[in-house]
Amino acid sequence: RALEVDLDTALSKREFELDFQPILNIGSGKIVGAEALMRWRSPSRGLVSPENFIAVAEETGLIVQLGDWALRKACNVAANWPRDMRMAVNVSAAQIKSGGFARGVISALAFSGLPASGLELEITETVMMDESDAVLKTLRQLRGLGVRIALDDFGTGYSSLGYLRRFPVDKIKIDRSFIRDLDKRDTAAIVRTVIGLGAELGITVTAEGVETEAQLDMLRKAGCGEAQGYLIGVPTKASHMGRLLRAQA
Ligand code: G
Ligand code: G
Ligand code: MN
Ligand code: NA
Repeated sequence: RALEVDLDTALSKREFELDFQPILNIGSGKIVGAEALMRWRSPSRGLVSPENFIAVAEETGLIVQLGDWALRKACNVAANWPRDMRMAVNVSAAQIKSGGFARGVISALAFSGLPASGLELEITETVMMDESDAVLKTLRQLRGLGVRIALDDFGTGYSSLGYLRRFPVDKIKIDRSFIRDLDKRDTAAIVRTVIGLGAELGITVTAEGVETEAQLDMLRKAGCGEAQGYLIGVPTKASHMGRLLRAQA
């Protein structure tokens, strides 16, 4: 059967799960939060990566419900974490454009008891490409509540700097393709410049896809704020992430 047919009923069949990948504050050496990453446990296909179903869910419109499920689940999980930990949740353009996104966030926070400062929304340039007043207004409203906005996959778009200028952003997440090539002189220069840009703008910079001590070392020397990647920790179950966070608290 077509993937989109199975995907359509997967939410009501409770086939989706969230894993959590830790995010390190490089300066303090402490885990300061995690990113929620969706997985689809399909009875016929096995564990499906979001790379293979998010785009389909966006096309069919399922992403609006699915994203709301992930947001609620992530807030419920984070409400049980130590204070000052932050939960990052990925948000698709279709979710923000659908009416009532801000209301859904407010409701998820209220229901879970998670303070707004404990939630970060990761948006990509596909969200920002829509410069409608409605999208801007929604992001401003959420930020006004204390929710943080992170610009995901930074550097892969064609106008990342333009978006940075027009949208309210608290954090830049440097795409992992840059970190993978950190041993190349030009790439290292770009990464150092983005870190400097973040400092200049008063924006936290997180490096994604950090896999080696050499990469982490270079990022530390460049003044990068946070790191995420297999070196810090692979995406893991909520129970395991909770233990990890409590162990260092
Ligand atoms: O965990 P993995 O590397 O397979 O995730 C691939 C990508 O899928 C992530 O980088 C992210 O952009 C996207 N993704 C994961 N979870 C979610 C989610 O809950 N909502 C949306 N919109 N995208 C997600
Ligand atoms: O939102 P985003 O697309 O950035 O989600 C992060 C994705 O990158 C997840 O799917 C996760 O499984 C993957 N990932 C996380 N850490 C690493 C890493 O160190 N190396 C690689 N290659 N992929 C990673
Ligand atoms: Mn992300
Ligand atoms: Na990313």
